[in-house]
Amino acid sequence: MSNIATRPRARPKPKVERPRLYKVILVNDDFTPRNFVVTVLKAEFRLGSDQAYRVMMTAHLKGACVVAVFPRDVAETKAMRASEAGRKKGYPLTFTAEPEE
Ligand code: TYC
Repeated sequence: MSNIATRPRARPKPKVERPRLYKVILVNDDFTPRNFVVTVLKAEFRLGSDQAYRVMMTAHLKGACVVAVFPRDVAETKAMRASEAGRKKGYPLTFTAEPEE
């Protein structure tokens, strides 16, 4: 019997794990107008009007709200772009990205 055919693999196949998803979080502030927050949520995250309003109000009332989850690079890019949209208008609007548990 062939030794080559039966010996264990020299390098066992690594276990494949699903890449972690990242949450994009909308953070409340006292200055950004509500309707502007809704506009950004619709434009950057493709939320419908009702969902965008609910997310904005949850952040407004509770301090923060999860907008959506994405692979890391997508979450970080979207959080940056959405925060930038506020900064361009002089608002402190902040989105962050953090890993899911
Ligand atoms: N708190 C803001 C206001 O009263 C509205 C707002 C909501 C701002 C959510 C940021 O993430 C936010 N105009």
